[in-house]
Order: sequence, then C-alpha cells, then structure tokens
Amino acid sequence: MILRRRTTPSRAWPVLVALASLWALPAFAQRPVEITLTAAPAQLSLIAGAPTDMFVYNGQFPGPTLEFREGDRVIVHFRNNLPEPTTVHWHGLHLPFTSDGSPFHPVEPGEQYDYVFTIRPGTAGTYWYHPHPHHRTGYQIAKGLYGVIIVRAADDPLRSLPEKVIVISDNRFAPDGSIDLPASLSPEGIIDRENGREGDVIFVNGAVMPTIIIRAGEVQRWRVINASAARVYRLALPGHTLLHVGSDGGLFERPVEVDEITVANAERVELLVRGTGAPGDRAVLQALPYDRYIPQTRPRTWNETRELLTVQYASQPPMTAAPLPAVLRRIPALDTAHATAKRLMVLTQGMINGQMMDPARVDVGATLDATEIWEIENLVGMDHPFHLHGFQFQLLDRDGVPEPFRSWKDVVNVPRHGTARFIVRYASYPGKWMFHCHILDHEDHGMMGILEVRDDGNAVARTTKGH
Ligand SMILES: [Cu+2]
Repeated sequence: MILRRRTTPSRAWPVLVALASLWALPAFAQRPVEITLTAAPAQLSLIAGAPTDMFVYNGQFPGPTLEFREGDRVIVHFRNNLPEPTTVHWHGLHLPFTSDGSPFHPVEPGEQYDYVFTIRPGTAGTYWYHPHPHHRTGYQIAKGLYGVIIVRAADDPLRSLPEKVIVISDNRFAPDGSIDLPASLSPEGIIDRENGREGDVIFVNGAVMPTIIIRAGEVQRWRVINASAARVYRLALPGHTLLHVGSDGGLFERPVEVDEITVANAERVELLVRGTGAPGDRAVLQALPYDRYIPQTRPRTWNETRELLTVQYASQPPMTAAPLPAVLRRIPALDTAHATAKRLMVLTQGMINGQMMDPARVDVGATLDATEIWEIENLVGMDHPFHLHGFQFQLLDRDGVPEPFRSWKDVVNVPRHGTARFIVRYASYPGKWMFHCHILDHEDHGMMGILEVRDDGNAVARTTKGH
C-alpha cells in the first residue's frame, strides 16, 4: 500500500525520458544451481544478557540470502535436523506443487527433501523462504527460520545501483534469553492469537538498529521484506523522498515517488533512496504508527514511532548519480475479458468464507491456465494480509478504486472492512495451492483454504485461443 503517491517523480529524481531497446536485451543462459540447506537448532546471541535457543538455516540468522537468475534450474537439497516436521516454502515463486513447501509435503525430522524448480523468465524480484508446516509456521519463523531470495534479470535496468537487503522482523524474549512463545490459552497467548504475535525487539537483517552507509548524492536500491508474523511497517526516512520501483513480483513499469510506504506481512518493496543529505549527516529509517488492530486488543504502544536502522552519510564529497530510466520494464495486463470465473473470499476473524482450513477439502476447483478474478472482502475490524501460493496476481482495485498502476503481487493487505480484487492466471503448474491470511497466528489457526488447479488436457488449446 502506498500513501501520498506522486505519479511523476519530482526534480529531486533526474530520470531519462526514454530508454530505447529496453526489452531487447539478452536473457541469461540457463544454468544449473545446486544448494544445500539445513534447518537445525542453534544457540545464538541475539540480545544482551543470555543466549537464545533458536532454529536456523545453515547455522545463520536470518538464513543465507539466495541469489538466482531468471532461467536457473534450481535444486535445493534440504535436510531437516529439527526435532519436528517442517517444510521450506519459496514465498512468491512460480514453481511446481511438489516444490512449494506447503503443508501437503512435510519433511520429517532427520529426513531430506529436494526442492526442484526453474526460475521463470519475467520473475526477477525479491522473495523469501520460510517454513510452512501445518499449525507450526508462526512458531518456526519466531524461532529464526527465514531468509531472502533475490531473482535477477539479465536486462535489469537498475543493475548498476548499489543494493541493500533489509529484512525486517520482530521478536519477544523472556529474561533468560529464550524466545517468548506463550501457551495458547494464557492471556498473552490469547492476545497473540487475536492480533498476531508482535515483539518489542525489531531486527533488520538479524541485528537491532544496524547502520547503512550512503554517500551524498548516491542512489541506492533497497529490497525490503517484512518477515514479521503480524507487525506492519509504515516506513519513512525523514528528510528524504523515496522512489517506489517494485513490489512482490519485481519492478513496476515506472517509478512512483512516495514520502512513506506501508509494508504488510510477507510483502516486499523495492525502493530507491537518494542521498540528499550532506557528508557526515545521519538519518533514521522509521516505522510510523499503523493501526491494523481491533480496539479490544490494540497494543498500548501501537502509536509509538520505532527506529529500524541508521543511515550514515560517508565523509566523502557528494557524487553525481547517473539518471534513472523512466521506464523500468513492461508488465502485460491480464485481461479481465478472459476471466472465466469470479471467486469471492469473505474474511472474518480466523475464517475464510465461514470455514477453517481442512486439508481434505478443496475450496476452489479450477482448470490449468484459466484466468479468474478474486474478490477479497474483509468483514471485520482488523487488517488481514491475503496471500496466494504459486501464482502472482495483478490488483484490479481496492474498495472499488482502480489500482493506479500494474504490478505483480502475491500478498495484498485487505484493511478492516475493505475489499480488494485481483486477477490471476493459473499458469504452468497444476496442484493444490494454499491461500491464507499471512498473520501467522491466523494462518496456523486455520485462516486458510485450498485452490486445486487441475490439468484437464485442454490448457494448450485455451492458450492458443488467446488466454
Ligand atoms: Cu488475518
């Protein structure tokens, strides 16, 4: 969600008027990529005073940042050394059902599983991976299991910019250093179940208040990921405007200048930050108050501004950044005239269409390659960020207001009493795909459903007819 948008960047942002032959640049050659990923318990020092018992990928918190290129054929050799079943969900990637890491494919303790997928052309962007076992997603992510994925395109128009990855998460600790995960029927557990679990310690890349160095005049590309169970970040960098250049599924067609930007759970944003300060200056990335709560359980401190990281200007003299392209890429519109069904998803507290998740039930049956419109209607007084597995969608409108520009998304935050509509095409991969609220406590308690995409053998015929 973007607040106070300007569709034309101001003069603070020099842009090229046009970039010819933007779409004629070569693609990457296909290459095989093999990765070994192990989830295991570990003790790390996260906060002063006492070590914390965690679950981590490859001994790191967050897990290693994985970089792929469009066209890569990826094999992830995953090993579960945890004392409980887990999965690895490749959030936002378009891949086969058996590699989605959904609750349908648990990996038992001591077992191995190979996730095999090809990074599809046109999907360059920022993604993340995290566990998705039945009922235990919130617990395992709170214990430390998440990591960032960057997918690169050969024709990335911003490839010359210095990049920063900013994965934001929050947590809560007991005095002995352990992660505070209250019993579900305790007063704290009941509030966590309602609000989604929030923590008073906010981590950026696994650290509290880290520093990013910027040079005066420099333009940096920030990839921001909200890996929090429930906390929503309304980001601002006082004294700076930001260029919003991309979201979940990669770059927009054109940059959009913003003063602040809201990143809901599991959403990603790509921002350009311009060093308009002077050498030696200091700025702070803030999370401004964001009221997503029902009044009964709204936290007492909800309207406090929080500090996330320091932006420190280097002492070097100002530099002149190269002008930015005015057009970043082309995003073909999914055509509403091709939609063959409309689906209504009514969100209430903990339920979708009045039901809780049942792995034996299919909530939406659809055909491979079909294009459909989903309307997500939130009937209750708190926000629910809605996520669909497997397929990126294009938002059509929110509360009836047409989306001002196209982007590829896999999460849409549906504010209290709000409605969002998107269009999606079930391309390439049949299977059972989850859709759910990405407040992890809501998801784990059943605010989830199943889309089954079936291959009836006619997908190619439909495609040639123009779908
Ligand atoms: Cu929810």
